[in-house]
Amino acid sequence: MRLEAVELLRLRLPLVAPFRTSLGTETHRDVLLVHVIGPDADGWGECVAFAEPFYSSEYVGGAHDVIREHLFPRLFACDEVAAADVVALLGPVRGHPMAKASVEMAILDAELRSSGTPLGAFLGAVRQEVDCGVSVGIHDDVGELLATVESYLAEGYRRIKLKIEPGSDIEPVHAVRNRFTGIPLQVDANASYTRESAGGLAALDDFDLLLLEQPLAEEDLLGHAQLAKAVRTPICLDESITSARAAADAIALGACSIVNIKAGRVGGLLEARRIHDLCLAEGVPVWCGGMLETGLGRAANVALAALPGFTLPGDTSASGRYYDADITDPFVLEGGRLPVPTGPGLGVTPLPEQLERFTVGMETLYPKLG
Ligand code: SMG
Ligand code: MG
Repeated sequence: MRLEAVELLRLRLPLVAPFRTSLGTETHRDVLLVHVIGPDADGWGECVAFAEPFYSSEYVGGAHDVIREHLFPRLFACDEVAAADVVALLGPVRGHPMAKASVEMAILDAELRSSGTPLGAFLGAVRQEVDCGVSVGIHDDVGELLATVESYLAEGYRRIKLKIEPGSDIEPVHAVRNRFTGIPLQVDANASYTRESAGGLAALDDFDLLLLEQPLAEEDLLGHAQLAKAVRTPICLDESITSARAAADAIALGACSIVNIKAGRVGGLLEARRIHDLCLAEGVPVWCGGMLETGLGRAANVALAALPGFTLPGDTSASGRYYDADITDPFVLEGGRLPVPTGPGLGVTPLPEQLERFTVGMETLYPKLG
């Protein structure tokens, strides 16, 4: 497409309930949207960076800055930009995968809208709907945790993920497993353990968990490989999988036997598909992670989760799990599944009145004249 203008929108959406993890407690989602405008089509991208750099080094203000100062100037310098070329064009800028992913997503959306192709079909989706799990935050009170899990199960979620951290791990997981004997259950530590403190995680082996997600630091592949030998619960990596190269290395080292795929974390949907492809070839199951996305990011996640290697339910929950009012038509759970959008591109667009309601800042970028 030819880029005529780019709008960067900053939104602030209240969450339906606080979401506590080892990283902190989220009560709102600060979202950056990228809206690319060309002569024939426009497209939307969502940046999944959080307000603070605690999940990874990126944060929304930094992403906004790098998009304005370093990413779009490189794309404005081209007459035409194809989504397939975005990674290479932005390659000289090191890092910033979430910022880059949002730019690629917007250009891909515009491209697919103008050719009338749904994102799912473009990526290679083999399903019309995807199995959904839900991620449950840390609760101080085990009774309240059980009530939260029960209400999600009543809504139809097909898998429960419990957030854990040192001091809040074995006991709550034991309680949930005891109360809900047969449910698919997994845990996520968001890198809150060290090699030294991770020994106790072997006690989780009694609870028949699908996986233990990212117990150790992002860069600690060797530690994960050692832990994988010491516990029976399969290790899944999230934060550590920053690229297809990182995924291949982690698998070769035995650091994980399951991979969480998030397009934002790996620099875009095309790199996410590459990771899917290599995991499928290696026989490593993958599932789609979540970053509390709005309906835009959710549409992309659901399309990705419809690829054949996504054999475990994703953190692709319904809009109502996060927001009373989403910025797109809401994704609604049916029988524990979400439908893969069928319209061109993302298949969803922001609703103008909702955008207006939640937008707290906006900036427009233009190519330099001459
Ligand atoms: O989108 O449902 C969602 C959130 C899923 O737990 C989730 N995401 O590490 O996988 C993860 C976390 C990242 C966000 S923690 C604030
Ligand atoms: Mg995770």
